[in-house]
Amino acid sequence: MHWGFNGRQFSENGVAADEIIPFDQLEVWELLNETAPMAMNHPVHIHGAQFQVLSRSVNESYMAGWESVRHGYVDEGWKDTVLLMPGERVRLLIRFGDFAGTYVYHCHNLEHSDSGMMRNLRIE
Ligand SMILES: [Cu+2]
Repeated sequence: MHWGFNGRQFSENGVAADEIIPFDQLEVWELLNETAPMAMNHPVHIHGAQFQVLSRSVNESYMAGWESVRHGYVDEGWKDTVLLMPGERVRLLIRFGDFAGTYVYHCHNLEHSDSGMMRNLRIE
């Protein structure tokens, strides 16, 4: 099993063009967890920046499971990690303004990050 972001897997020095962010930039990132039939949760951790959760929605076919957990979310305030349940779509407002440099973002499930669900981002 291999995991990733946008069809990409971890590469030690790899930074794609859309992973290079101007310093002090605000960006909206949309994370989709559409991994059927192997739907799993993914706690996604972004280093080097903090963000706020703008919205969550879920694919209709995952609604029953989502309803059982969605009242437990605490999405207010600044975050560095967001949980995506199966079928979920989360929009984040991210401020890349504390420090320039190369950072990683990754799934916090170790078996996922170990199998590629980690990427670099560069703030410059
Ligand atoms: Cu994961």
